[in-house]
Amino acid sequence: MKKITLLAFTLLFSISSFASEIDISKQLIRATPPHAKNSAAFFTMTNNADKSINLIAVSSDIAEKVQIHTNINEDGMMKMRQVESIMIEANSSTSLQPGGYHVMFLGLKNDLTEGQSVELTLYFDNGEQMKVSTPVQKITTNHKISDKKHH
Ligand SMILES: [Cu+2]
Repeated sequence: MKKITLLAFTLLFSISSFASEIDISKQLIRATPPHAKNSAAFFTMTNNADKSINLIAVSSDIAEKVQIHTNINEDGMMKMRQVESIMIEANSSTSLQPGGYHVMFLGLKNDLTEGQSVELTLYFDNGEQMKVSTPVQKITTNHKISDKKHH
C-alpha cells in the first residue's frame, strides 16, 4: 500500500515538474459560420527550458484531421503548407497567429460558436503532453494583416 502511494506521488511530482518547461497562453480557436468545414487555432508557446523544444502534433476530437500549418508567400500568393513541427527556441516564445503558423482543423464535426471552449492536446518532442482549454472566438484579423502588406 505504501509503495503504491509513494509511486503515485513520484509520478505526480515528475509530471508537474516536467510540465513547467512549456507554458501556453493567448489560445483561441476561430469561430465558424454554419456548416464550415475548417477552422484554425492560435496560441503562444513559451519554452522555459535551456534547450529548444518542438511542437510535433496536436489532437482534438472536433475535426477529422488536425494538422500543423504555416502560411508561405509563393509568387505573391499566400498559401498554407503542412509542417511537421514548430520549434520553440530555448528560453523564448513562438506564436501561432493569423497569417503565420496555425493549427488547422479539417472536416469539422460541429459548428464552432463563440462562447464554446474546445480541448486541444499538444504533443512536444521532450515527451510532454498538454491539454489546453481553448475558447472559440471570432477572428477578423486575417484581412487586416494582408491589407497592411499591400499599403
Ligand atoms: Cu491551414
